[in-house]
Amino acid sequence: MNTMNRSLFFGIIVLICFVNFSYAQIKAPAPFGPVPSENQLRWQEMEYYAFVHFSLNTYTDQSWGFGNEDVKLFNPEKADCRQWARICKEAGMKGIIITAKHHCGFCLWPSEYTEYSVKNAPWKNGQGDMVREMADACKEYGLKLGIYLSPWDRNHPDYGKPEYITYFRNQLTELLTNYGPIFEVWFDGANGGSGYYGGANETRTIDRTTYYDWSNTYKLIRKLQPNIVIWNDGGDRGDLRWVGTEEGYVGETNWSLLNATGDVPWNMLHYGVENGDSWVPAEVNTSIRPEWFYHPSEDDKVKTVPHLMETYYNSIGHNGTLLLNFPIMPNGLIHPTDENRTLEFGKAVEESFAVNLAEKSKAEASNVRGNAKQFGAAKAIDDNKETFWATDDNITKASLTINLGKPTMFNRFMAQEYIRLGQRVKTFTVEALVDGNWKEVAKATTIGYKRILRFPSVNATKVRFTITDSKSCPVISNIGVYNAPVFLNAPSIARNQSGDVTITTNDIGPIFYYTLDGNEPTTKSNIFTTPFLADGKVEVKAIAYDPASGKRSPVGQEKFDISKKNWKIVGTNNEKSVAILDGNPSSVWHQRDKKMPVDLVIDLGSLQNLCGFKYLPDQNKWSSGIITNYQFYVSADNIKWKLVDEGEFSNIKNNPVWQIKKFAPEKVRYLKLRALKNTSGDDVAGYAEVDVITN
Ligand code: FUL
Repeated sequence: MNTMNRSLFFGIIVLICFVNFSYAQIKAPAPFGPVPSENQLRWQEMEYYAFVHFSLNTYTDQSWGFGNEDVKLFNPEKADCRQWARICKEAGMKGIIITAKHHCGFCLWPSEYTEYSVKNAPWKNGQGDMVREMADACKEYGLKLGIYLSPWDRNHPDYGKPEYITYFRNQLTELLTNYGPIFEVWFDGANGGSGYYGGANETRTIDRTTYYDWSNTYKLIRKLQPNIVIWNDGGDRGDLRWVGTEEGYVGETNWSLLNATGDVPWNMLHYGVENGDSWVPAEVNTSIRPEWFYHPSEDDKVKTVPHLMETYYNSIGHNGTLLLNFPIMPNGLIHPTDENRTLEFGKAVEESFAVNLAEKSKAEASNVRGNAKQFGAAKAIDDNKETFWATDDNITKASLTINLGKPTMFNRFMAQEYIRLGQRVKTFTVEALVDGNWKEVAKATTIGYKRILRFPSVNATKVRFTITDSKSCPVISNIGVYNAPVFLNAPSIARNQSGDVTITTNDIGPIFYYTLDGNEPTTKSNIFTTPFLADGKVEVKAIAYDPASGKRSPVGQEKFDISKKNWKIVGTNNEKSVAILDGNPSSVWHQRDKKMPVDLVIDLGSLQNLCGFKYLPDQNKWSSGIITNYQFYVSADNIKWKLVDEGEFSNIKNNPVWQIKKFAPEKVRYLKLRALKNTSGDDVAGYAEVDVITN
């Protein structure tokens, strides 16, 4: 080699070393803190999937069966899991979790280990298997299958004894072996209490931290279904967490982290734990109706599209997944109203996020990891979840500016972290460049897998996303900017004790139109300006209308029963007691000075044909006085009382909705709601509202 060739040779070697060296320097950031497992990642990316609640409760109008309900009731003559799967698929959902066994113990599959199942029901002459039909339908529609198996079993004679755990595991084994891949298993937290228990009819308490021996059950589950995620609110930490409410929202701050041990109070469920040592992301479970099982009285209470959109933003938009429930009707189908709402909701989501305005623009970042293209700002707007914008390791504040090229209207901002490397961002802001000036349009805390922010529409040429604090250098896989259609909320309708009806909304400035004759309101109906008198039995329907956009809301509706004008609460001078009758769910009266059982006596002022009553508990689930067990008496003279109904308000703590109870008609003037027990185990009885049903 001559001198020149030699220097060229060494030059090339040096260059190769340099390139390699600098390339080697620009590695992706190291994972920070706990990271998701492959199963958790796959699950998180599903985002939206369904629950179906179907059991003997469907036939008894109950929320929780006692365990003694007759299996002969189960005869869904039109049962069609393909209908459920079709709706879920068309709505954009990715899977379905079926209540294979709810607390009553009735099994939707012909379990070998109990007689309390479809095999003794008239449906298909005992030859049916609803879990099989669900699995087949999911397969046909390309959906994943999940299983809800209630640990609490109010039918089984051994519940509370060690033998039951064997039974429970046998059932789990059947379900996790015979129906193909299962993406999620769901263990409800309701545990122990009164039940039929094979005829014992007693109360059985268990220690939820030890009774189920979850760690061994988990081993079995993971052996049978290695790709599964476990949801458990009953003891040991599973792969996913409940969010502490069934109303359909998780905290705005939502860390996908918890600690592996220790108590998990409400705030941890709801917000996660910033420095938690385990990855336990949030699943938001809620029903499309107030209750989980089908009740005909809720046919006009199906959530509206704006309500469901709100749920979407508060779940998927808050770094959670959305598990939306369909109560199956006694005939075995999803109600047409629920179907329509779900499909409209699916369309609304699609329309809202159809065009990502960031995608065709240019992005620039204040810092790019090692100045390397592979971690550049463009990677956050390339619609590829595997690439990301990352900064240098020492950076915890950084911004990324998107140039939209021309004034562009938008009202939504979406960000996603590359969670394989952990959840990092603590706070961020979004600014818009309007007429040459930066204007902050939104600010928020955590991001996680996905965060969506809403703000009034702006017409801007640039968007600046600034991470103002992060646990470690930010790693952002996707950013979206959208101009979503705005929906008007269905108005709320309330009536006070004097019979004055008020119509309200959270939206600013719409006109309300209403009807009192059951017809759908139009812009030709009565206009609501001030509260109006509509006493006695009446159905009020109302819409909100925005004259500027010509948009109208879905119909809000309320059915009111007899007038409460002359009602009196007997035996108290407490002024606060009127809260029970004021039509306002947020005002509450507590009786604190008595020992259980605590009576509430109401004088209706005149004889009425009563066939049911309604009780709305305190809407604050941590408040004392939420009644769980009751008796209901009626009287014509406040002397001779007749017991007409007794039982439990089953799921009242987690789902504090109106409790509606019916009984054979009685002509009476006085009613007595006797509280036998409450959720806090003390002597307080609290009431937000009490109402009657007359015929
Ligand atoms: C609750 C249960 O008690 C309800 O009945 C329902 O199944 C819901 C999904 O979970 O805790």
